Amino acid sequence: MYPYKSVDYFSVDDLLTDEHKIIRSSIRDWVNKSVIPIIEEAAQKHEFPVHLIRELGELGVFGPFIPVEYGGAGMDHISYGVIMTELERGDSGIRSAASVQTSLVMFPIYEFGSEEQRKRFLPPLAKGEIIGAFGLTEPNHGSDPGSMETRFKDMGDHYLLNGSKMWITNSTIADISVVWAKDEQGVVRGLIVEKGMEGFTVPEIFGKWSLRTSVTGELVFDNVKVPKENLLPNVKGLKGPLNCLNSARYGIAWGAIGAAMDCYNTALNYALERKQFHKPIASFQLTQKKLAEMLTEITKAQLLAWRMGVLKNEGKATPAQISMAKRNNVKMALDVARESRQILGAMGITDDFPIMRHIMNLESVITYEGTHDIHLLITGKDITGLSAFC
Ligand code: TGC
Ligand code: FAD
Repeated sequence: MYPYKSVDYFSVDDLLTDEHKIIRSSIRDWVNKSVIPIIEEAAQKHEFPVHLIRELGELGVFGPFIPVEYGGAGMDHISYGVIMTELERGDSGIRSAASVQTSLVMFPIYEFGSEEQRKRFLPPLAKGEIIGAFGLTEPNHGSDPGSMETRFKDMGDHYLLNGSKMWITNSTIADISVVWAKDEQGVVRGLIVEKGMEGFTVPEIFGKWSLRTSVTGELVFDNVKVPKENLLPNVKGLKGPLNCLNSARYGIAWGAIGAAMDCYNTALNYALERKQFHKPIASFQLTQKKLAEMLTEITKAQLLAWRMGVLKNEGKATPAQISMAKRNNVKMALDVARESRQILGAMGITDDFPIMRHIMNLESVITYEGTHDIHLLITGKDITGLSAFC
């Protein structure tokens, strides 16, 4: 393991404010101290280091762009992006925990919730006192959430919820889950389902080779009575969950750069140190081609993320722009990770180095929050005005 040095070939740092740099430095120090020493073992054991949740809360990582009056940090969207980059340098599972809590749980409660829901749930979520999950995907409906089967009925003094969600991050440890379900008219609505409600179970999914430091499971609803005050009142339709995904995908586009930089940094150091044929392998043209191309792609991804951040701060980033950035930057990170692994030869498959863990994690990241191909089709639809989804 080498000391971490981030990449800044085109002086992207000059585009950041002092505040962005201070935030970055504090998260980087925390990742060095609290994540790096434990993460390989946690991944080998398939364990989520749940104790980190409170520390993340103290750091202000949950809901950085949520206003201070609701427990957030009131920061801009570039700050959120910078935080995601640093966390994913540590591990995609840790970044996932922050993505879900911030973009998929706090964001919908802030954006679509009642004032009572905001006051009740946002401050403890921000502090990491409670953990959230987001239920959109179902066993039979992943890329096509509009066909969801989970339903609720109005029973007068409560709603009755039936159905199931699958592949849900934090499912077994969540105190509350923001669940998207159809009402009797077939309209998608958001409900806050609380741990311990009768008929609500959360089986864990075991045997993942990817994102092993994150808990994934199901949410199963068998006649669950949900109080009426737990319905998110201010959104109807699929645009509710898709708006949350815009925020999470934005963060992932920044986060993936962190994983890529960690792999590039490792490969560069190793190539300078490792000798074959009496010379450092960094002196061979084929190694230099790999390193040069990695650096070029990381730099392009940084500029894309920064520009998307400026547009997001101005309220102008479109969902299609965010899709393009998520798709490009995650694929870039996976390619960089695979090329880095080649440079390390056999050593690249061990947990002495972070590369194999990043590769395996990124196989989930390229699938969740919309697959690589779905994001391409979103761009295709934006260019042509024609949907190729069905
Ligand atoms: P379509 O007919 O295109 O749209 C339905 C309504 O939604 C609106 N809309 C959006 N609104 C906001 N943001 C977006 N990105 C939006 N995209 C569409 C649209 O305007 C329309 O509104 P209205 O008012 O006219 O009704 O919908 P479709 O059924 O054709 O599907 C479109 C598609 C395929 C792009 C979409 O469903 C999609 O993105 N599929 C991918 C599913 C996905 O990303 N799932 C992620 C689950 S959560 C997760 O993975 C968490 S990982 C957590 C971790 O980090 O650990
Ligand atoms: P499918 O939709 O079955 O797709 C399978 C393949 O078909 C893909 O290659 C896809 O690109 C392709 N495909 C589908 N439709 C088309 C089309 N129209 N044209 C061309 N190709 C197509 N979901 C949540 O709701 N909450 C979570 O917290 C969450 N966390 C996750 C954590 C992990 C570790 C993982 C792996 C997933 C998580 N997900 C979560 C689910 C994730 O969002 C879905 O896996 C993803 O949206 C894809 O759905 P699917 O797996 O059902 O694949």
